[in-house]
Amino acid sequence: MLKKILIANRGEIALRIIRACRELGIETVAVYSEADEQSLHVQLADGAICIGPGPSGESYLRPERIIAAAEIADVDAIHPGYGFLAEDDDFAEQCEECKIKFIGPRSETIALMGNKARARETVKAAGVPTVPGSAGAVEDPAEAVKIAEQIGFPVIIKAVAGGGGRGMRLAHNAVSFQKEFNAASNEALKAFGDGSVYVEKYIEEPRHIEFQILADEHGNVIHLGERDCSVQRRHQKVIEEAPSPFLTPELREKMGKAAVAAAEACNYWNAGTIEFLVDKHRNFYFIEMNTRIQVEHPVTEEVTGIDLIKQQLRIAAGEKLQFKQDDIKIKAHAIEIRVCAEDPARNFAPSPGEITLYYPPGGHGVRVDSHVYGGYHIPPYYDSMISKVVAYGPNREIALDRAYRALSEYLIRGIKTNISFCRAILRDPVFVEQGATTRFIEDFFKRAPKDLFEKPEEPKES
Ligand code: MV4
Repeated sequence: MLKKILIANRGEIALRIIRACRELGIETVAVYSEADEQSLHVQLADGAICIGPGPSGESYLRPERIIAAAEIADVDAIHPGYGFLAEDDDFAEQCEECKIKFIGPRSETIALMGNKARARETVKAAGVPTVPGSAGAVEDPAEAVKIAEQIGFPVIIKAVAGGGGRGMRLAHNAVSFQKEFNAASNEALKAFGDGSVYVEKYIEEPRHIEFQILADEHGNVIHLGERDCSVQRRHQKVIEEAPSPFLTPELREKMGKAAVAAAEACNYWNAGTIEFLVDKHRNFYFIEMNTRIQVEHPVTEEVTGIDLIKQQLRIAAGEKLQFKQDDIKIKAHAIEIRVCAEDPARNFAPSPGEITLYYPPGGHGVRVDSHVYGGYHIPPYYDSMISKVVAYGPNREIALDRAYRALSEYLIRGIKTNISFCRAILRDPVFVEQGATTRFIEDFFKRAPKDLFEKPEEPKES
């Protein structure tokens, strides 16, 4: 087993990794920015090294500083968490060159799956259904129009170096296509330094359903079922659950096999996620693979009973998977709410500052993964997520009721949060009865009580 690892992250995921290490007897070293001196991950790790000023471009996003800290601390491995450098193939390669184990797949695998057009072609060759579209990137606008016409409008133009919804453009006909194609390419060049784009048939009102996989360095691959992540706002997930209320047992089995085939096609190891879109006829299509542990991994942990971070550590230590596919049973229903320091009345603008009072929920069937506490100052530099409330139980109804109850007892003062907004979603009849498509939040805004996300009227002078 690994003896000592460095955690190249902050916030709740840094704590989550420290906890898994404690249980496995692995020593931990935290890195932190000057804005995170008072953070729990710094206090709870066995050691901590400051790597620079608050802005992440001067600290958590600096490979050379993190590798220097790893060498000083003399660790066996680096856990990147999610975000920051977790899917940076250059960083993974530098770790490999320095003989520090990167807790993730090989750098070449990260690079392959980071190229969204190559990823599509790779899994397609292995028989995994992909969205009808261009074979790889398309350079020439004239050729791209021809491809779009063959596929049939509407089509979506995506950045090869993108992912997660950044740099996507929709086109409804050949005339608008030219404009959108150029816009997508220019945006991609600005955002990623690579203007290549590819084209896909636009799937209307899909569900976003992703499969968790685990793969070891000996070629064993299993899946741990799906998470339904259709409740998103501006490509940010808000609520995730497992199992998906939309999948049948037959479809789950087919998609699970496709997910395993996708991972095998790139000689994958580590925990990973295969993202699919599912249309209203229950056709499914691979869209992307994520080569990291994800924010919403606890949902899978609560329905399978498997600690995914420990699995990552065991895999990185070279162990074989302890489970076969038949050992994996979905034993519960779980739902996660991402609690964010943001103000729904100001278009969900970040709301950093001091938490003056903090009382998190608990009780039967409730797990809270968070790094905040009463008196904690939320720095302005990072993601606004401050906590994940995971509620679980024997079925969806009980899990949803527990989630609602948990949010009702969550007390956070001093900053604004999205808690009331999420409570309203949990009681929305469409969400409760049918589950969500990716259009859910847009439609929900139209029917939800306005006081959830609009500024209250100034009281009138009388
Ligand atoms: C699509 C799509 C429709 N058709 N691709 C957005 C995030 C990125 N991972 C892929 N995304 C989409 N790709 C085709 N061919 C619709 C979306 C999409 C979406 C997907 C998942 C969750 C929320 C979404 C919101 C808008 C668009």
